Amino acid sequence: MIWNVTKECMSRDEIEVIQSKRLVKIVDKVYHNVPYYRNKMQQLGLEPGDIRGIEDVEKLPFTTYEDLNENYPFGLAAVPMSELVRLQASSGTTGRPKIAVYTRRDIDIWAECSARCLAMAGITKDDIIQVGYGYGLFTGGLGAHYGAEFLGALVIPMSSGNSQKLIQMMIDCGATAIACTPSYLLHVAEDLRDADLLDKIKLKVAICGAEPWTNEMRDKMEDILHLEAHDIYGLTEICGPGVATDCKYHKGLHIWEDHFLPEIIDPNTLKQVPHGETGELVITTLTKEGMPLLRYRTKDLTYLEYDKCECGRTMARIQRFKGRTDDMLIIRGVNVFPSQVEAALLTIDGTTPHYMIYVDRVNNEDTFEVHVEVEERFFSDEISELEKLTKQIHARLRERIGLNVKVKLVEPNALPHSDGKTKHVVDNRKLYV
Ligand code: DLL
Repeated sequence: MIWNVTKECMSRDEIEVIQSKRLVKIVDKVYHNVPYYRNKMQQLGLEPGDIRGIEDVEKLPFTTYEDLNENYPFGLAAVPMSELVRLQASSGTTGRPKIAVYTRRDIDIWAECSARCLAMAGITKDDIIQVGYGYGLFTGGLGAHYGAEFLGALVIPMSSGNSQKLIQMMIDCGATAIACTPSYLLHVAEDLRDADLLDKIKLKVAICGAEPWTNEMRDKMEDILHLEAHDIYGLTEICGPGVATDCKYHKGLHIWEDHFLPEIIDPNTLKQVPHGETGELVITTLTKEGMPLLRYRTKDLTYLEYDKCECGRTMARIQRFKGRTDDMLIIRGVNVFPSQVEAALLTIDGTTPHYMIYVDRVNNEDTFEVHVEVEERFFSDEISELEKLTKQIHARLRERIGLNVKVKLVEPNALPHSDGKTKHVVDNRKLYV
C-alpha cells in the first residue's frame, strides 16, 4: 500500500520544486537561528540569498559528527528550548553521544515517514506489530512505534533483549509483523524452529534495519519464518528509522526526498559524483525544525537509482550499502567505535594502549572479543590478579559501550604492532559485499 500517493509518486519535476523551496527556507532558518551555521556560511562568503534551489546545494557547508560534538548537546538547535519535546541519541566516537532534538512537528513528520515505510512493507491498520528494537535513547523502538501507531496498527512495544517473552507474545497475540534488527530476528527464528513452534506463528512481514545485513540473511529468515523481509534505514542525526525502505520489488530503499535531500559525494574530493556512482551518502533535512542539518555526512557508502520503480513510487532508491568511511561497528544493533574501547581501557591501571577487537557472528549473534596487552607483572602475579583485571575491564566496557564483551588479557607484544596506522579491528562477519 502507498501511504501518501500525492507525495510518494510525485514527478521528478514536482519533487525538485518542493526540495528547492524547502532548501531555501531551511538555509534561511539555520542562518538566522544557529550561530554555528551562520559562521560556517559567512566563512564561505555565503548568504541565504545565494541558495536559490537544489542546484546550489553544493555551495553549502557540510555537517559532520565533529560539528555535532563541538556543539554538544544543544548548540545546533534552531528553536528555543521550550519548543523541543524529545531528545534521542546514539554513540559517538569520543564517548559523547550524538544527540538529536525534535519539536512536536518533527515527531509528527518522523511518524509519517516511518508509517510510509511500514506501509511500503505491506503493514496496514489490521496488523499486529511487535516492535523489537530497543526503546530509550536509541531511535529504533520509538521510531517504529510512532510510525505503526500513525498507521493504525496494533503495536506491541516489546523492546529488545527478551526473546522468550517476544516469542510467547508473538504466539499468544498472533503478531503478524515484526520490526527489529535482522540478526535478532534470525536468532528468534532459530529459537522458534528449535522449540518446534514455527506452525504457531502468524508473522507475514518483518521490517529490519539499524545494521547492515546480507541477502543470505534475508533468504534465511524468509525461509524459516515464511514471511517477507524489508530493509529499513535511518540514523539518529536525521531522525531515526524511517528515512528509507525497500518496496516489494526490493530494488533499493526509497528515500523520502520531500523531507531528506540526498547527495552522493566522493569522500576524498568532497564533490558530488555522477549519478549511479558509489560514494558517501550526504543528507540535508528539508523540514526539520528542532535540529535541521545541512549536508550531513552519514559515512555510509552507497549509490542512488533515480528511475521510476515498478511499485509506482518515484522517490530515489538507496542501493546496497558497501561499507562506511569510518571505523564504526554495529554490534547487536549498538554502534561502537574502537576509540570508545580504547578510551575505556586507558582508564584502567595496568592496561596498555595495545588492543585488538575481534568481531564475528556465531549462531546469528554478534560476538565481540577484546584482546588487551597488560603489563608484564600481571603474568608473574597470582592468577587471581589477572581475573580481577579481566572483570574490571569487562565492567568498564559494559558501562562505556553498553555491551557485554569477552575480554582476553595477553602479554606485552603478543598483538601485532605496526609503525603505520594500527589496525584495531578484525571483523569476520563480511556484512558488506
Ligand atoms: O540505527 C536508526 C534505525 C533504527 C534504523 C531502526 C533502522 C531501524 P543509529 O543508531 O544512529 O540509527 O545508526 C545509524 O546505522 O549510519 C548505518 O551505518 C547503520 N544502518 C542503519 N540502518 C541500516 C540498514 C539507527 N538498513 C547507522 N542497513 C547508519 C545498513 C544501516 N546499515
